[in-house]
Amino acid sequence: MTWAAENNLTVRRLAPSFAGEISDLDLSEEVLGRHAGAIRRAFLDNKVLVLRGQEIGPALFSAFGSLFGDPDPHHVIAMRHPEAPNLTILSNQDEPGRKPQAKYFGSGWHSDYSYKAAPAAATMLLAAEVPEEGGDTLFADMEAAFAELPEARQAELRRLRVRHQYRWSPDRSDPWARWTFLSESERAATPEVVHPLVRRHPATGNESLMIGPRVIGSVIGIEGMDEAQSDALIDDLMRHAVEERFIYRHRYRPWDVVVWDNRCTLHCATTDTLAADKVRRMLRITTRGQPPIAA
Ligand SMILES: O=C(O)CCC(=O)C(=O)O
Ligand SMILES: [Fe+2]
Repeated sequence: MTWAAENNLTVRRLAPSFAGEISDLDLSEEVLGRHAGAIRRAFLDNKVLVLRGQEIGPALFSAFGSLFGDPDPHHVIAMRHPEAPNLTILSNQDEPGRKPQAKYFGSGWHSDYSYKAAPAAATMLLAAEVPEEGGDTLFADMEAAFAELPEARQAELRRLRVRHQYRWSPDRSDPWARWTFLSESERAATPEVVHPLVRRHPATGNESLMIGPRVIGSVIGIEGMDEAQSDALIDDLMRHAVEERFIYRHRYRPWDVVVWDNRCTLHCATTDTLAADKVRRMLRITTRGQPPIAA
């Protein structure tokens, strides 16, 4: 019996090693109740799950979000939905009360909240308004990237730990060093944290690389390594991690729901290259994870 049949859901694979699309489900309270287990299993198996054409409101989107854990509101308060703080509103337009950089939220490879002691588990977007073309999200499979490394290299990497801090940069004028636009209290709430470079997924037990680029990916460096050596290793790992063979590019249609597992993937928005007259608005939910488990 195939996996899809067992779970009573049809899932179409979108990229060689990961990402799946469920095509025969219209979200409603009743459907969520009936298929909760199958949706969660499909999420763990595919790491990125796409549901097309879900014209739903914030309440049902929140109910969908609760399948994946408790909401973890964004630490940059201006990103939150003014009436529903568990929801984030993403917009590539100038919005009142927001710094202009907020338009490019998530542009650059990262895993959500990697700069927290307990990084995010799942993140999901509901595509309320998307252009015909552009504004894609890229995903990279960090289990496949780790699995494809030689064994000796894997063993070396398992011993290393990585220092993370929200958009930390030695250059305070770096436009990607968002660190500088945090309020005092937001900054105090996001001190440096250290995570294993190779983590074990709490639900599947699979190993994956937990890495990101410096600054944009909120990575400072490898613990205990001198800066040049650390920078070289991070750049090398990132080149490998986002090779084409590990990537799924999601092209949005209106009312797509896309949910991804931050515990084994990286993602990258492309709104920094989207023309300003192409409007893109998303609702977003992120769920609370636990401190990464060293492999
Ligand atoms: O807008 C996107 O494509 C992704 C933004 C992002 O990084 C996020 O929502 O965590
Ligand atoms: Fe993100």
